[in-house]
Amino acid sequence: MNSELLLINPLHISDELKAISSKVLSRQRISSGDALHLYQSNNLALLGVLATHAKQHLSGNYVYFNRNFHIEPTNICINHCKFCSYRRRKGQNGAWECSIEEMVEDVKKFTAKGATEVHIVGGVHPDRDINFYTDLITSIRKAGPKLNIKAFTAVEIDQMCEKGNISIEEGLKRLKDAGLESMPGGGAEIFDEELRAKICPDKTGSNEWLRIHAVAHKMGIPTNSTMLYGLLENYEQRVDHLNRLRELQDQTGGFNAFIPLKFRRENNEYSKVKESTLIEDLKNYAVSRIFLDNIPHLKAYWPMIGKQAAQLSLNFGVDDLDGTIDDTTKIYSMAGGDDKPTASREELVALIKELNLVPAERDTLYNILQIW
Ligand code: V47
Ligand code: SF4
Repeated sequence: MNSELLLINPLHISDELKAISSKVLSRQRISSGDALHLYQSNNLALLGVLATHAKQHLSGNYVYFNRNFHIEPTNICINHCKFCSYRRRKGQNGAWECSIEEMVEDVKKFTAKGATEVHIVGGVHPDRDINFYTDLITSIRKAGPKLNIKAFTAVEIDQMCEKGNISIEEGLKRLKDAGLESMPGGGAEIFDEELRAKICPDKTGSNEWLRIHAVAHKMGIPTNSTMLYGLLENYEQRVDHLNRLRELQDQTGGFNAFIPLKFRRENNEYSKVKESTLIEDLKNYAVSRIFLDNIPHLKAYWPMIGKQAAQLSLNFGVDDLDGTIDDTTKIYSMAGGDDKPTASREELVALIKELNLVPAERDTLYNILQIW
């Protein structure tokens, strides 16, 4: 028995958990059945030890963060995701559409403050097609030549290409030529087709979401991946979701990070669903880190779960706290997250140092810019 397993023996674990622990500690891949078993176990201390072991192999004692800001071009959306607190119809109270000029002003303002990445995600607008979005990327590239442009979920790409009557391949090529360098992981929700049809009936399907990311990876555009959890899914459906991501990553290697997105219930059709507990959130981070052995980074998106929970997640496999944000996103504040999400570099550094971990300011591609 290896020495780490001897150390966790006092936790009085079952033979099955011992066998899974042994696999994790000797860096063997765990099966879907193993992941299900971990989800069903309530041994949070053991999950923390195993996830930290897996994390240490990938990023040692580093915890990454970046200086970023968001642009949300519009919240007008043709889809009807029932968990969404953000979408509005055209002309409805609270709807917004930013012009390219307004978005370029934001780019100038935040690059002057030292941001290295812009994250662009919005609603699926009925009238804006690929031409609008390539113009937007071209203008942003001009205003912030050094900024990494991380833009558009697979769902937005799907719709802008369909509206412009071009293939995904052609659309992504045009966006890349204009300056798009990476893609965020939104729109994945939950891949299980039955549940997806219930919670986001008209959204791009699971296979198409995966295909769009595969096309991006083949074109040299790295992307992130996500899973919306805590909304009616069971553990089998979570494991199925993680497994589809792991299988694609085995083929392409193009995912940089996985970001579990905790369902928040304010101002949407599922406001009666109880939100997941902190214990469940930590368990989910840990199982994700252990199972997704081929996705290098696990991100806790603090505007969604709060800074304290994000700090705690660093002992459950998380190695990335996203960024400074600078009060530029509304998706989560409208659903119950942090009201004015802003974190200074010093604040993120202090959160990380309090756990004796090493704060590493990064760029979008996880190159280290500064060790703090
Ligand atoms: O796709 C919407 C989710 C996503 C709710 O790639 C909700 O670095 C919970 O993808 N409760 C968009 N989740 C945000 C996103 C993201 C965020 C941070 C970093 C990155 C990255 C990507 O937000 C949507 C949907 O899954 N979402 N409403 C809600 N009420
Ligand atoms: Fe539209 Fe995105 Fe909201 Fe779904 S989650 S309704 S696609 S803005």
